[in-house]
This record gives sequence, C-alpha cells and structure tokens, in this order.
Amino acid sequence: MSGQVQKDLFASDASQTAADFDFSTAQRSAIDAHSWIEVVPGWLSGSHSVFERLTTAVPWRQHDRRLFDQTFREPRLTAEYKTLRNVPDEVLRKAVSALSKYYGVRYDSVWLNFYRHGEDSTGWHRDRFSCRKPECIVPVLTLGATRRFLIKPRNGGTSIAYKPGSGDLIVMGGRSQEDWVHSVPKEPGLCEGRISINFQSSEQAITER
Ligand SMILES: O=C(O)CCC(=O)C(=O)O
Repeated sequence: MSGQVQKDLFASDASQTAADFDFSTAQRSAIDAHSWIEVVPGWLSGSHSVFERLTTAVPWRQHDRRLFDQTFREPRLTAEYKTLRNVPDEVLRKAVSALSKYYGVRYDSVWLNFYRHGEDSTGWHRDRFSCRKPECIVPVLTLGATRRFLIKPRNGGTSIAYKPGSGDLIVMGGRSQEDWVHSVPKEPGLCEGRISINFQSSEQAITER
C-alpha cells in the first residue's frame, strides 16, 4: 500500500478509534550517539474517547513515595496492569500488539498515569521499572491534554522539550533510560487532564514498583 496510510480499525469502537499500524508519521531523532526519541504524531485517532473511558474504567490510586528519607504524596494518579487480559479497553490491548510487532519487543504490561490538571506532574527520573537493560525501547502514548515532556542528559545539560498531544506516541530508545532522565513538569492553570500509557516488557525490565 505505497503512499497510503493503513489504519487498523479497532473492533470495540471502529467508527471512532484507529491506530496507524504503518507508523507512517514516525520521526526518529538521535539525541546522542547511543540514544534516540521517536515521535509518532496522531498515532491513535479517536484518542479523546479512549481518554474518557479510561478516566472511569481504571482503578486509579494516589501513592506515597519515599525520596531521600522523606515521604511525599505523588502528584498524579497511577495504575498498573501486569496482565494484558485485565486491561479494561480493547483499544489498548490492540495498541500493545501493534507496538510489539513494530518495535520487535514483546510488551506484556502497561503502566498508566493520570495527570488530573496542571498541578499534577512527575519529576526527573528514569523508567527503572520499564528498563533494566542498557538499551530499551519504551513507548509512551498520550491521551487528553497536551503537556510538556522533557528529557535531559542524566549527568546534566540542556533539556529537549516535546509537546505530545492526544494520540501521539513518544518512544524512548537506545540508552535513553540509562544516560537520560525525563519529566512532565507542572503547568499551572491547566484544567484539562492527561493520561499517559507506558508500555512495559518483562524482557526489558523488572515489574515490581
Ligand atoms: O507521563 C509521561 O509522559 C511520562 C511517564 C513516565 O515517565 C513514567 O510513568 O515513569
């Protein structure tokens, strides 16, 4: 199908939701000699309806985290599905298959984040639960509001900013979990929520959080 975008219609919501199984909009950029970011704009169309469904279907929880001997309430809600058949939306289960096929990594669990508004955020970190190998491929799908996604060298340096909108994929590859850290900073005044879905593979990682 040269020059034509192949959309795979998901059975659950065929008129609304489709993923670009050809990844025809994918743009990969090296961020250093060993790490890359791939942006796939508009990978999932109909993403706002998936966002709406997940806000109510997922058992969101707010966790306490320990950092430097202090406990703090994480400013976002999260959930994890360690078994794909429990993922409460067929669109996401199909997304897992599409990503596994395209990137050659068997994704077998998903971690979800719900940033309810601009005061929710996540600080600089590596995805240690998605990646324990020197090189990994970690896709993150955005649903809902556009938020800034920043990535900067772990040893210091200037950050690179991405602005994934609803349905866009950001894929961190190569040594981007080893040599880089990423964050989603607060955006005061923003009322709209954002869900991000982090696709995990036990081939690449440990699974306990
Ligand atoms: O929300 C995002 O885009 C990033 C999520 C993330 O890095 C994480 O869950 O560890």
